[in-house]
Amino acid sequence: MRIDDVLQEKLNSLPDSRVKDAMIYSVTAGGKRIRPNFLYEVLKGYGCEESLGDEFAAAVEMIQTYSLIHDDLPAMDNDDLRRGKPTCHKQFDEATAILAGDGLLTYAFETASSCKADPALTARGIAVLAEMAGPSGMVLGQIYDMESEKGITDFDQIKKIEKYKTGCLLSAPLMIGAILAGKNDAEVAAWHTVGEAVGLAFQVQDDILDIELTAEEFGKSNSDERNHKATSVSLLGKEKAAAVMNGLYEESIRTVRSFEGFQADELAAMIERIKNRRK
Ligand code: GRG
Repeated sequence: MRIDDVLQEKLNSLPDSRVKDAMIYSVTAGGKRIRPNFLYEVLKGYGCEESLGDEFAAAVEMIQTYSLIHDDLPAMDNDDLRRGKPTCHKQFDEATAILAGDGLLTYAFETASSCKADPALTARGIAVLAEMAGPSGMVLGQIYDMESEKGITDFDQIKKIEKYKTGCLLSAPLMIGAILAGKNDAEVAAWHTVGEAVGLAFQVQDDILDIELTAEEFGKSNSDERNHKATSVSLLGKEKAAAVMNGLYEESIRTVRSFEGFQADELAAMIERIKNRRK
């Protein structure tokens, strides 16, 4: 995959160290690469070269990997398995895993800043990436999630958490693709809503897969069950949850097909494949 070559090249160029080894271990542990491929698909749909998005695609996958490393730490979800392999702190140690996450987050922005687009577009992309990943985006979602340990009683609470925790980092590459393609603020904002719909659908699907698959098949341990946490399935029932999930995926495909001058077939097909995923 194109993104794997870009990530290898960027990470290999770091000075040799234990933190570099831990960063490479987690980045190459077998993620699905949904977010970088979203960015490439948006660029292609607008008729731009994929290479224009290499730096931001790598950056968004580095941020995705950092968030998983930190989420798995004993202070957060305390998980042993991620992407089908021992989590970073199990393979290395806790301090190295914290640094690997920090390293990926900061190196993501260093990488994004070397994007070859017009500097004004690159700056706009960096601002969106920071907003979507930080305390108005994914980090906000993570704290909402942690606060919900006291008890989730309705699906609206899950919607609020997932809008930020999952939606924002799926929106970022879609929005950045539109920015690099020179689209206006209204169009970029519409891409944000696509990421939010896919994000909520994705999380509801995770809840469904959690009860259908073993941790080994799913590639991660099920901390929701262990923590007796309410999920979309326990709140809505599996059938209603599946209907909500399908509705959200369909809505996102409709929006993707609504952009003028955007060739939507490949991105729509990618969302279809996500809808049919088993891990
Ligand atoms: C620690 C700041 C901070 C945030 C953590 C990512 C995250 C927020 C928590 C991990 C748990 C989780 C289920 C988050 C929702 C986002 C999500 C579905 C992540 C997993 O994405 P995939 O399935 O993973 O695309 P791969 O491994 O394929 O990249």
